[in-house]
Amino acid sequence: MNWDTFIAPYAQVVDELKVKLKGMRQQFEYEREQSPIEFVTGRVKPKSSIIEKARRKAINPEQLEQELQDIAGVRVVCQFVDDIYSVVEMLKNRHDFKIVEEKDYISEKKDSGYRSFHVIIEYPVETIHGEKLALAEIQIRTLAMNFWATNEHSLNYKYAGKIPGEIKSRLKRAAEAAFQLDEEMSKIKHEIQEAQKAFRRKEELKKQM
Ligand code: 0O2
Repeated sequence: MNWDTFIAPYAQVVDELKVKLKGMRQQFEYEREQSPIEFVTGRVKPKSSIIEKARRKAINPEQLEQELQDIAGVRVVCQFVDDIYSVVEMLKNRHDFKIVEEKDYISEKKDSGYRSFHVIIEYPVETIHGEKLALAEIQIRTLAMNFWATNEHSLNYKYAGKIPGEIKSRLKRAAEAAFQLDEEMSKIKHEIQEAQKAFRRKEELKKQM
């Protein structure tokens, strides 16, 4: 099959999910409510990464779409850890897709130190040939978790997955430091949100003048 034809529905899924999740953030703003969503990004997995992952996991080409659940990937970044669980609850209450799996790498971090909450969804996407149920992965994490994961991802790329031991240990310590930062910020969440609310009110007043 032509690669562009294969990838097209997944590109559509990423675009639609980005609009919908960004829309959730906007709704909070319209209602002058603190949004649990800081920002949303998304991507279709590049062809080379799909081929590499399929090879690494020895995935049968016929099973590719079932086994590779993150061809379409969307990331929701939050300020605070408990915002992550609010977002998960909101996703569960939606009727436009079905959650098929949840992976809580926050209560059970990965060996690398990676923390994030992953939700695998089955998303009905309309194509010119009718409806297709496509799998997609939504990664939900804090700004601190995102900072760590982005840096670790770059190092993994640099060292082709074989990060030297000393750097690995530093990364594990950095992951703990990031988590401590999240915990400390959670303790003063209320104070921070009050300050942000006041700041927004001031900005709005300025606009009206
Ligand atoms: P990319 O470039 O982000 O697309 P696995 O067997 O762990 O490779 P699996 O079974 O598909 O993957 O599921 P998992 O672990 O729930 O989710 C995989 C995705 O989560 C990864 O995609 C990363 O985006 C992210 N992730 C998981 N573990 C780590 C980690 O230790 N460090 C970082 N930085 N990200 C991680 P890809 O395909 O690996 O990469």
